[in-house]
Amino acid sequence: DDGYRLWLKFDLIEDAALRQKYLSQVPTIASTSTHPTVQIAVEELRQGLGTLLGKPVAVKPALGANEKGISFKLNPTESGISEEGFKLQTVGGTLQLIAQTERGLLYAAYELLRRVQTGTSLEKLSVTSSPRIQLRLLNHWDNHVGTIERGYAGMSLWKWYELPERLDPRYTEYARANAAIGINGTVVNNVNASARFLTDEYLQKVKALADVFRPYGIKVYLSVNFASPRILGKLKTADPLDPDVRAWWKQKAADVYTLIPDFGGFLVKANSEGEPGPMDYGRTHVDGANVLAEAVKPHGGIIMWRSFVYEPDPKGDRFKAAYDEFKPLDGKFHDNVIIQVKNGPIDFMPREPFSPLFGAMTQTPVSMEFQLTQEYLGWATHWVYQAPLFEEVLSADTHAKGPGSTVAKVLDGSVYKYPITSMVGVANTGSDRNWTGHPMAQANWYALGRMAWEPTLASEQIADEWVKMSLTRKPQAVATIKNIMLKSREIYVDYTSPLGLHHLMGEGHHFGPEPWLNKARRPDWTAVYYHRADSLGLGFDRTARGSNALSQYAPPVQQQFENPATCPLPYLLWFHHVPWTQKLSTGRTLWNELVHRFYSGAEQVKWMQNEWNKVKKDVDSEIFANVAGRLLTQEKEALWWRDACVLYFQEYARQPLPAPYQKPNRTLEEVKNLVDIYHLR
Ligand code: BDP
Repeated sequence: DDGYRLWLKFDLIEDAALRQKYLSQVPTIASTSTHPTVQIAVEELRQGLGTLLGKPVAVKPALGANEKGISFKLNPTESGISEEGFKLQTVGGTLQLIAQTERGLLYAAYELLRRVQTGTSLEKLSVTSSPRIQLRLLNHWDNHVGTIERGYAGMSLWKWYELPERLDPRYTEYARANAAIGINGTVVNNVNASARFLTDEYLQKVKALADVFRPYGIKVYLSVNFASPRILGKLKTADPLDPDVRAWWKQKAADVYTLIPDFGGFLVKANSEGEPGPMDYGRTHVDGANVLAEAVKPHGGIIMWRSFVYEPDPKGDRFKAAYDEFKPLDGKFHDNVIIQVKNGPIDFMPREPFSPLFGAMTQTPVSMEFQLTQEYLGWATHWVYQAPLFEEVLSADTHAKGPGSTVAKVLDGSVYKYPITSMVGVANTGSDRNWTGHPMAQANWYALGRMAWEPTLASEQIADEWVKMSLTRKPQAVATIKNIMLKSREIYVDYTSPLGLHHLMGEGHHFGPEPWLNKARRPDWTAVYYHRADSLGLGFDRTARGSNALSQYAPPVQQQFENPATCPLPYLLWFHHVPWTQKLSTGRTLWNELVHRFYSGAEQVKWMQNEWNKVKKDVDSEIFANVAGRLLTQEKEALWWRDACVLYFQEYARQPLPAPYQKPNRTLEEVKNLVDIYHLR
């Protein structure tokens, strides 16, 4: 098994009795629909159940009296579900799939398949399910030249040079995989956007993709370059308040919608990391976003405007930038604009407190941007199951409207009535045969879809489903793999950035440790800016005595973090400069606790290897070997992180390693040289 089939494996259920049971319940599918989406649903069920149950499942126009099987009911006024929702109901001997739309029926079909794949009972079903978030998107950081920004699974899935004439079959597989987990939109190009995507030539290519994705309920969106009117339209300016610029965007939007009538809208990274934006012309993010919003509005489109904006400010605190920029603009955006916010205030670190913008925007909707591609999580060699990270953020309480105002409830529009709700994942897909490079990283893509549908789903349940659908159904192996998955992120945090350390990674490429980095093109791209190690202690004071970033949170959140004695340890150095000798709640001093975490984290990779070895006979040999190999690399790199950080911080702490830990068998200089080698061209 090369992993290509993802969670759509549908291999024969080993348990003959269970197979028999399912066969007796769903031997037949009844449908007369000619709608492409329903036809896909029927075909998925026919093929999927056929191979799962080891017997062809017949499709016929209708079920006879008392005949058992699956039937579809499309009812635009069905109560108790939303437009994309569905019901799965046992009515007599029939298993009815009910929805208001064809897309709902497709989601119902995939849910039914998931139940069979995971060995769940179909007895007396009465399931009602609707997505809690409207827009459930992947954001691809794919460039027109075929490379992927921060992509670790090969080249782009989109073969621009072949489009629109040749449609790679993989586009359909991509659509299936996404529809099966409820994803209903895709931004196909990088936020550092080439204007080229808005040329007629490229729009034809994008249209070809949209045509493939449409029957799967997936809309296409584009990242746009804010300077496009200048670059493509040959205008003198891209000033959003210039009448010619406005007219240009209107015409461009009209052109896009002529080709792709259900086009989703534009994603914009403006005035961030060198990208053009309205501020180049003395305008604001509101001016910029609203001009684009007006252009797509007549066609039903939306603008996703990113809050990832931060000016270089050596004295300030990058943590505060997005809030400082966007909070004052709350309520000034058009109603088809949504502000897309990264989960944390800095940048997809292994652990971050939730961004203070969640809960702060009362009149402008905000959406969640998670990063599936493992830019800061060890690329494709570290096994990090991210659902616990997502869960931690989604369940965090913003206290925006009293206790229980979780990030999830902000996102789904139940704290403030947001007209648009959205959750996106920066895709981890590429041309690698198994899509994600690391076979286990498929689970992160899977989790994003499932959590965007239902943000309160537990990462444990998602892991359970994914393992059974993608790897094995043997109970002991499922338990073992799940256990590794659920611990993997904390292990990664321990050997790279324990106790709230952040931004210690290598410059530019963001791989491996470089805590000594003190010079870069911008101060907030160094490591010392964040960890602030000195002879007294370690960590960034973000209390009122320091940068006061904490003041951006609601008072109960501030209170939770502002006292170093009660601040949860995972966030300690996010908010406090703590003396090396300070005793922590674990009973160890800060220095001893740090060393303990770096060492035990790295040791845990060995534990992961041992556990993985236990499932050798229960998973496919190709996948087994693939993961086993990557775990060896992970071990090597975990030791690299450990040695780099412990030796570097020891220069400030000036203390020996606590027992039982032995000094690394290389010097700090030697470890630093590893990074230099990485920089060699
Ligand atoms: C940073 C990445 C950079 C992205 C940027 C973004 O290093 O490649 O372009 O985020 O999200 O984390 O715009």
